[in-house]
Amino acid sequence: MSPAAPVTLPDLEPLWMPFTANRQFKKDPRLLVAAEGMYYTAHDGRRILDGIAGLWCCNAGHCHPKIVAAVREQAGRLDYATAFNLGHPAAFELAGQVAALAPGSLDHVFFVNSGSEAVDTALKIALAYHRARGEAQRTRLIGRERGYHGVGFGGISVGGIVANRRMFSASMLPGVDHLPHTHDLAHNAFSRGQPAWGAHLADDLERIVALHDPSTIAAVIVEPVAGSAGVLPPPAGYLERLRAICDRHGILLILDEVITGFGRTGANFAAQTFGVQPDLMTVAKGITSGVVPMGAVLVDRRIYDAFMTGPDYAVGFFHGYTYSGHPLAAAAGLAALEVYREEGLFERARRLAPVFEEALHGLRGCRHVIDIRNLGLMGAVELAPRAGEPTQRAMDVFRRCYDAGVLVRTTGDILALTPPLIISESEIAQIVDTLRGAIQATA
Ligand code: PXG
Repeated sequence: MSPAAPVTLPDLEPLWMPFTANRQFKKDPRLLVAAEGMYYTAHDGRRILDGIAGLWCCNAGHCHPKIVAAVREQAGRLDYATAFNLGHPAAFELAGQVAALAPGSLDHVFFVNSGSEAVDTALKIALAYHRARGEAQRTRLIGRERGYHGVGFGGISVGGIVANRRMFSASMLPGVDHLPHTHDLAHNAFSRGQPAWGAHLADDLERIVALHDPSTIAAVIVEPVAGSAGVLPPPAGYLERLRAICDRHGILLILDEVITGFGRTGANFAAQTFGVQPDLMTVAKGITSGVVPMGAVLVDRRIYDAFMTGPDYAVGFFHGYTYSGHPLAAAAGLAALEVYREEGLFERARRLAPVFEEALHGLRGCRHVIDIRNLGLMGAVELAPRAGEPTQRAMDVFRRCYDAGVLVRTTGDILALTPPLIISESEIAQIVDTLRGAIQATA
């Protein structure tokens, strides 16, 4: 990709940007105008090395020719088909391929358009499943502090990121509890992979279950590795304990794999990395390598079957979206899965994970750095916050990296890295070196 000419910016005012300090951004805008492989091109013509796969999604790298061609071809052949009482072949084909990647009997797939929709759909499936089995009193949902499950009302209710909840606190779902998060610097700082300490925190589920009575609890939802909260790998044994407690009390376990799915942890899904079988799994992002919006809920056979007990003509589940299984998304998904297979990208992630871990932990000892965490090709560097100015130290590092041609992500005072799975060892080194320089230069 040759360096591009600078682009004249449009009027920035009308767009209300998501999760962004709008006034600050519009004074000093950063627009992306093209992409290829590991690189973006910025509006000023500079190449930016992508350390975060767009936003944890472009696992095959940018503008992969196979995925681009598949979407182009699909757009010219069948632009749209409703999924209600009709269908098109690619959606069925993709459902089969996604189910084949999933562990155990997660063999049915419900398509949606985002991670947020996947989460709200999974929560609704959980409630409706219990009701279909004559346990309509199972309505409580359990999330976790620091969990991110998107921005629907269901997702923010079970989610545990305070800033995403407090503006709307009076309007969230009732009957939701939260497990404690597992982030504890006193015990886990600078862990490589899964921390050794913290499995016992899963036992808090027993307390919640006892408090409300198990017969009232529908589902527990957690990210196998918390992503948005700053890459928090599960303590060794933690997910297994959650699974065992859910089993003991007839509670469904939903693993939210919107970030961890499709190779991020070095396996198809984190459920396989950790050997823990969920009843429902939510995915998005990497399912199309970010090229067309799509999400999905992967559903255990017995849950699907519970909806198929009425007469054949009855609608089993009153839920769905205009764009469920959209032809362009399905085409992008099929092409992305083919690229993952052909290029062995999940194995590549597994192979590169130790290189990534070594490079990232090389930042230990840099000024401000109070923790480094990693799992697969996800990693985070946590900085001590600047007194009286939380988040601003990491934002400064983000800007310095961007100016030096590397895209990273901040959350609080944490810098997160989740590169495309096509990354090379030298690009890992370049990202980490740039991060080191930026951290050292930041007050
Ligand atoms: N679940 C998880 C685990 C996620 O990470 C969602 C649900 C929602 O997906 P949608 O497609 O509705 O955004 C997500 C999304 C960040 C960041 O930098 C992460 C996400 C979204 C925006 C920013 O941490 N993850």
